[in-house]
Amino acid sequence: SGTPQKIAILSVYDKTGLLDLAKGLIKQNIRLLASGGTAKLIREAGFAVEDVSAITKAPEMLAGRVKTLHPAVHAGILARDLASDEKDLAEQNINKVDYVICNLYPFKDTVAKINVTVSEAVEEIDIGGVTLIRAAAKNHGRVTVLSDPEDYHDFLQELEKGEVTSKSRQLHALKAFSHTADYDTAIADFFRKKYAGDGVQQLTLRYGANPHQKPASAYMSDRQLPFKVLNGSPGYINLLDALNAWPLVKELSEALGFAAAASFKHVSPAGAAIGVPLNDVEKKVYMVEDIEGLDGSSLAQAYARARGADRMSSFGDMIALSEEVDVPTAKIIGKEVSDGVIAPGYQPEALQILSKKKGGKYLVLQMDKSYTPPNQELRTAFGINLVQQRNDAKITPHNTFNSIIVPKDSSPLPDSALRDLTVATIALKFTQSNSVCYALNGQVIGLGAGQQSRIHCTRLAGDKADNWWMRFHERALAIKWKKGSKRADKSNAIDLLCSGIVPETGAEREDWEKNFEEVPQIFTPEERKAWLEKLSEVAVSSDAFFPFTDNVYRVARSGVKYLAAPTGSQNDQPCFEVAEKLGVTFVEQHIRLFHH
Ligand code: 93A
Repeated sequence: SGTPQKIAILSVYDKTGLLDLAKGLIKQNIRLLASGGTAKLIREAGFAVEDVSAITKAPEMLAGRVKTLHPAVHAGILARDLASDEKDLAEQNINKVDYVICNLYPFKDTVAKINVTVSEAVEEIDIGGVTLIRAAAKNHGRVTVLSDPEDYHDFLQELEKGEVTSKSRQLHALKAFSHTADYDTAIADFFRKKYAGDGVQQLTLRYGANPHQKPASAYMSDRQLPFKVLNGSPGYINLLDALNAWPLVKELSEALGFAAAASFKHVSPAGAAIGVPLNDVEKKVYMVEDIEGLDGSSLAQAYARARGADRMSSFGDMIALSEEVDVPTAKIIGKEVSDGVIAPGYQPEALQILSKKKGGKYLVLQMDKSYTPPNQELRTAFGINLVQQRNDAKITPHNTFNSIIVPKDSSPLPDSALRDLTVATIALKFTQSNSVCYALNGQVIGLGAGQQSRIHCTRLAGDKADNWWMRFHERALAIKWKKGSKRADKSNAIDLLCSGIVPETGAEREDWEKNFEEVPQIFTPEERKAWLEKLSEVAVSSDAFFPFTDNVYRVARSGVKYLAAPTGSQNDQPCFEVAEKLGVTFVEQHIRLFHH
C-alpha cells in the first residue's frame, strides 16, 4: 500500500529519553526494531516493538557480543536509493532502515574505575553499536542517526512537521562520527597504557607543570616516541624544554655546519651557541679553563658558550646538544647545576659522568636524529583544540639576511655577521614571544623572552648583553674568590657586580663581600660606560617588527652593528633612518617568528 512503512533500529546503552522517543516514532507509524535490553524496556512501557531478530532470524549470541551484526541490519542501513541496491535488497528480502538510534557501551566510565582489568575493559568495547552508528552516518544521504539522547526532542519535532531535513542528517552524522572517533581514542589510550610499555609509545611524567597536576604523560598516538630516557625521569617542563631545545640545536648546526648547544629554562633559551673555538679569556669567564680536552671538542665549546651567555638564567637548565656527547662536554655539565640533557647519543664514559649527577637522577634523553614532526601542530587551551601548521620556516645564513635596507650602498654582510644573525634568529624561533636576541662570536649574549612590550624585551636582552660584556672586564676577571666558593655563588656575585647593583651598605652587601678573598671595587658609572663602549660588532634579531624607534636606539647602545627584523610597522621608515644615523645595518628578515 503506497510508501512502505519506515523502520527505526534502536539499540541504546544510555536509555535516557528512550520511551518518549519510542512514543514519538510510533505516532509517526514507524516500525521499531530493537536489541534485547532496549526492546524490553520499550515493550514493558506498552509500546509496540520487535526484536532485531525479527529481521535477522538469528538470536543474540555470545552473551550479547553479537546482537545487531547482520546483513539484514547493515544492508538495510547502507542501501542507497539506487536500482542496483534495491535489487540486491529485494533478492534477499531485506527492508531499508531509515532511522538508527544508538549509543555505546560506557567504555570511558569503565576504564576510569581504579584497578579495572583488561577483560572488564574488553567487554565494554562496543562493536555492533559502532557499526550501526558508522553505517548510518556513512549513509546519511538517506538515513538519520541519533547518537545522543539530547537530540531526540528536536528530531521528533522535525518528524512531526514532515521529514528530517538533509541538513539535520548531516549534523547528526557529524556528531556520530565524532562520537565513534572519541570512543576509539579512549580505547587506544587504554591499551597504549596497558600494552605499549612505559617509555616506548608513551611515558608517564612525574607531574604536569606543578606537583598537584597529576597524572601527566607524554605519548604519540601512531608511533613510538622519538626519544629514549637513558637516565632519570622527566617532568612535564623538562620535556617542553627538551622538545624546543632539540630542534633549535638541530637547525643551528645544520644552518652553520658546527656543533650546537642550547641551555633552556622555562621553555626559552638562556643561551645557545655553535662551537666557535674559545680563547683563554672566554674560557675563564665561562668557568671552563680546567676542562681537559675542551679545545678538541667543538660540542664542549658550544655548550660552554651556551651556558656562559647568562649563567644566572642557566642555573638548573635543560640542555640540548646537536652531536653525540663526548667526555669534555659531559665534564662541563658535570660541574654545573642542571636538570637534564637531550642529545642524539652519548659516549659510554660521558653517559657515566652524566648518570652520576643529582644523586643518579640526572635526566638523560637520547633523541632520534632523523625524526621529523608532522606538519600539523595540535594543542588544547582551556579545553579547546588549537591546530596550526608547524613553523617550518628555515633560517639560513645565505637566504634569510639578503635584504639590506640601510645603509643603501651597503656591501654584503661579513660571514661573522651572517653567522651571528643566524644564531640570534634561530634562537628566537624557539623562544617565547615577544623576543629579542643579541649575538656575537657564534653565541647568544643576551636574550629577552616573554615580554609583552617589545622595548622591554629589547632592554632586557640588551641589559643581559651588557652584563655579559662586563664579565670580560679585567676587574671581573681578577676576582679573588674565597676558598670553596661554589660556582653558582660566584655567578650570583659576579652578576651583582656586573649589573652595577651591589648595595653600598647593609646585610646584602655584607653577604656579597663574603664571597671574596679580596672584595672587588664597584664599577663607577664612568668605568661602566668606557667598558661598554668597547662592545662592538654585535648582531641583534627581533621576532617581529619594531613598533617604535626606541628599540633601534636601545640596541645601538649595546654595540649592535647588524640588526635583523621583520618590517611592516607604521614606523618602519623612522626606524631605518635611526639605524642609518647610528651606523647600524638594518636587514629585513621576512618571517615573523612568534612562538608560544
Ligand atoms: O556487543 S556488541 O558490540 N554486539 C552487537 O552486535 C551490538 N549491537 C548493539 N554490542 C552491540 N550493541 C550495543 O548494545 C549498542 O551500542 C548499545 O550500547 C547496547 C544496547 O544493548 P541492549 O539493547 O541489550 O540494552
